[in-house]
Amino acid sequence: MNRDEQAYESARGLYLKKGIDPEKAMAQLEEIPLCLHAWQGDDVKGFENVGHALTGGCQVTGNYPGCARNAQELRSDLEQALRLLPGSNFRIGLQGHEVDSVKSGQDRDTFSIENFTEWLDWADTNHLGLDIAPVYYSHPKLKNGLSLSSPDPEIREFWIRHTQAIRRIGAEFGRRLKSPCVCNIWTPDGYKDVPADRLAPRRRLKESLDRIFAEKYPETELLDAVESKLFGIGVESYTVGSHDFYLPYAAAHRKLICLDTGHFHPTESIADKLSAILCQQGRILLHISRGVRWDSDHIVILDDALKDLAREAVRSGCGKSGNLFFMLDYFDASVNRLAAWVIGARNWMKALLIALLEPAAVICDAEECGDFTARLLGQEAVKTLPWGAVWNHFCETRGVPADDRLAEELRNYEKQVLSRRG
Ligand code: RNT
Ligand code: ZN
Repeated sequence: MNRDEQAYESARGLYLKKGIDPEKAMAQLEEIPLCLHAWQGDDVKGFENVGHALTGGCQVTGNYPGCARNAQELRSDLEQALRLLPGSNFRIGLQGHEVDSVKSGQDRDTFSIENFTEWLDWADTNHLGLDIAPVYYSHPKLKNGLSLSSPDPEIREFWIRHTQAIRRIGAEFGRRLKSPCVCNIWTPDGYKDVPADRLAPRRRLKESLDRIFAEKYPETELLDAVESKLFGIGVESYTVGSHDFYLPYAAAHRKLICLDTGHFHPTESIADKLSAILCQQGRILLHISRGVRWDSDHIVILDDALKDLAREAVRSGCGKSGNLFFMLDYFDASVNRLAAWVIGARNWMKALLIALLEPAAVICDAEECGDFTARLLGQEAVKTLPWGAVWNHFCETRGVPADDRLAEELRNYEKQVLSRRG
């Protein structure tokens, strides 16, 4: 037995004594779907090749070499990232401008499945699900910072047509891959400075959404989600699609509410929101991200917020019931972009594993009996359990490098592929 195996055997013994079977935890972890966000690989630029600057209050900073210049490069990068992830239940999330190609003069309101056939064939071959999102930013028709909520009917119509097109494409993904496509609507609509009228844009956004959702698709093909935000860069004073706007909208129209973990006040607990929403609305889409000061999209690290979120997700039975949809959402161009995917995805999986390995029943029992001393003792005791040995074993047995071999794998791909891109 090598040292890693010894460590695992000793950890396993310890967990078994506490009534937790690590083999079962690993089997469960493997089944929980995770959607990798394609846009980390192209700095949210998309492939329309019309040179629109990134707008809409998202910022990608850094100039690390190797940004994917077309959909083919992006797919090759994603394949390599997936090789470094243990588990078997992955999906890919696309922004609606990450097209295979566009016809000359074609704009977003006429996109169709033909712009995505290579993605679809690739996902099919690689047994991946596909999700998608309309793209209202980085486009001249985001007029005065507004899209679906614009006072200009032509602008609104354009974006309604775009959203309808992307939903049609998503439904086609879902049909062909036999796995419902999550189509998430996030619009950057808002104002930098104090609005004179907060109501009118929200009324118009609601009307646009009603029009969009009048086209019905079966949930076996398409699952709609709506994503709120507190503020963006250059959109500090007012966001039309705030949390208070979207939560009741989602409830009334049976849509998924998308909670982006970077889109709330820094001290707000997203973990606490899961049970509050799940017990009434049943389903949530999570955009797993990390807010740092004014940025909402830093690479996910294994911090307390992430562990709290994973614990709540596991306690609500994620994986089995399809009540929670997990998607990563961040972008960093200052480090190797594959590393960004792999680090964030593995951290989320680690957070889930830690939660799956917790003797939750004992701690919950203590709480139910009103024994808060035992609850606190239990909660603190789990922090030193040897989950790291289980994680290494998980990687090893799934044919994926453990953490200490990641750098080497990433460097090889960087040398052979990324550094050769102009
Ligand atoms: C923006 C939202 C949204 C984006 C993508 C790129 O703050 O989080 O989900 O990250 O549209
Ligand atoms: Zn998001």
